[in-house]
Amino acid sequence: LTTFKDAVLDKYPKKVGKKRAKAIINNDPDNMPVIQANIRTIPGIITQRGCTYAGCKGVVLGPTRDIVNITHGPIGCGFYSWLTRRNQTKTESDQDANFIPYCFSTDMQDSNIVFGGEEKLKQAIREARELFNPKAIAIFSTCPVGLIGDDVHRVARQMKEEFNNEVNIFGFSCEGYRGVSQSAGHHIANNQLYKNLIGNDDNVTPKSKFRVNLLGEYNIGGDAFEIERIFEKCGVELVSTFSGNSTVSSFEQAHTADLTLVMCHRSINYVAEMLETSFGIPWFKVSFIGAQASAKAMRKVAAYFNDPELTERIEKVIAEELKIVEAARQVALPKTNGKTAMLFVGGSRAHHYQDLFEELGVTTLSAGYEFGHRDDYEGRRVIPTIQIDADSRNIEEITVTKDEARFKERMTPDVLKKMEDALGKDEVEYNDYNGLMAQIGKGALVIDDLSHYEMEKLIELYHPDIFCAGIKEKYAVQKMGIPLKQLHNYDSGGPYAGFQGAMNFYNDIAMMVSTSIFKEIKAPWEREEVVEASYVY
Ligand code: CFM
Ligand code: HCA
Repeated sequence: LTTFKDAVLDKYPKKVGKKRAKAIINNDPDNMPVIQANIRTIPGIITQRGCTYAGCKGVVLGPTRDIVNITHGPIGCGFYSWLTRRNQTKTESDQDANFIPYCFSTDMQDSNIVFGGEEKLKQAIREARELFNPKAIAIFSTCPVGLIGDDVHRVARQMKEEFNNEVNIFGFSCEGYRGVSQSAGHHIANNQLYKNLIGNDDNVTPKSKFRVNLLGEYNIGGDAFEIERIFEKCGVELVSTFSGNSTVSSFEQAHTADLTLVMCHRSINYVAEMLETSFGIPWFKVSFIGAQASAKAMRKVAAYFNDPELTERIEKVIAEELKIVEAARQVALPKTNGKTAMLFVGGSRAHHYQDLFEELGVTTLSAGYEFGHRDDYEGRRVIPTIQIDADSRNIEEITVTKDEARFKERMTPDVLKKMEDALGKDEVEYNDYNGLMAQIGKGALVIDDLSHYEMEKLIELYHPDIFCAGIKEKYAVQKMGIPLKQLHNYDSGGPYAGFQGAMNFYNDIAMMVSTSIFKEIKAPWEREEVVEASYVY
């Protein structure tokens, strides 16, 4: 740690170095240090982060197929968030709406910035209705919208009226600059989902006695399809997934489920809390990344419903699946065991992928999130101690109250006790999340909002066998001779979730840590002499 800190902090201006020092932690799971997180990136530093608009439009609403998602802004914002995230969807029939292949944008021009863009937005909404007749239309604000003061919420109300309330239309104040990262966009998205969609439809026909919501699973590379397969095999109904492979109707019925499972805590814990406050649906943290983690998640479902037949069926599925997975793991293990990794991804995957790497015998030397909060690192117990700053205050807080007519008390002390007896007290994670630092090894470097410079220094000093990050990091790292696995879009691979996904991951990582190709490749300036040149003013 000292070497790394010395190597990087000295190179920053003094004030910057002092600030960055608080985000670089020598991990100790038993005596957890405080980490600085969810604060502004210092201008001039190359960050991995994205914007609030990306977190709202691209991440949370992006995977829903039957909402027309209109980006109110310059075309680049709409284009960048158009399918780059690899969220997939499957309609139930050819008649069902699927707008995911379309990129809807008002394509704002200079004149709209000068004279206002609300009329153009209204025109876009009219056009969308005429062409697609969707159940719902969502409007996403980009930076210029906030700067010039277009009111997307007023436009939404006016257009709803114009269409006699036949289309659900709502807007998001998710201007890119509104928060310090994508994370603000998640919160804004969650609030609007709650206000405009959740609870709208009570007319459900249950397909099973065991009905659950899965929150924070976005069907990247088909992950949700694999999870759906497991649930179906176990006879458990997925009422809604937020928001992988989702529909308007699934959001509207989410309040009728009896249990909420939370995968990506960072992006959607707000909805989990709101569902519990309003409707009495308890939530538990789970992960379907990793074969053992998937088994553990399904065992939580079994322990919660506490039904002998369901438990038996889940155990049977786990045994059947793990048998095949274990065979695949044994094939990969000789190649992966003893290798080292670094992971710097988003707000949950740097943690979730620890399980898969453990299954492969790979040690994590260093890990961190781009935009996680302290609770994602240190666990939810630190939430009361997190200071609310001006940037957090900038995001709307909505007040959620008990829905007297539809609230159902489900989480009694008796249910919790039985779960603790079945799983062990620490394993239940009811309303709880233990965070990355509880799992990652002692002495591992935990770094929040890693800068490009720090990334290069990490690699130079510690030479990991594999580095996990995103597209902006990929080629820089590979040029340094280290293979990079994208854990956002899986480099066109995946799924990595569930049992099938674990096998895909074992196979891909075994291949990547066995190749020497990246060390063989030399940049032109390493191969031949460089012609010296000097600036002429
Ligand atoms: Fe949650 Fe995500 Fe992630 Fe995230 Fe993301 Fe993503 Fe991610 Mo990219 S919602 S925090 S804002 S798991 S898009 S599907 S891969 S950074 S770690
Ligand atoms: C986003 C989306 C992203 C980007 C991934 C990357 C994703 O943050 O807007 O940097 O490679 O998963 O697609 O996180």
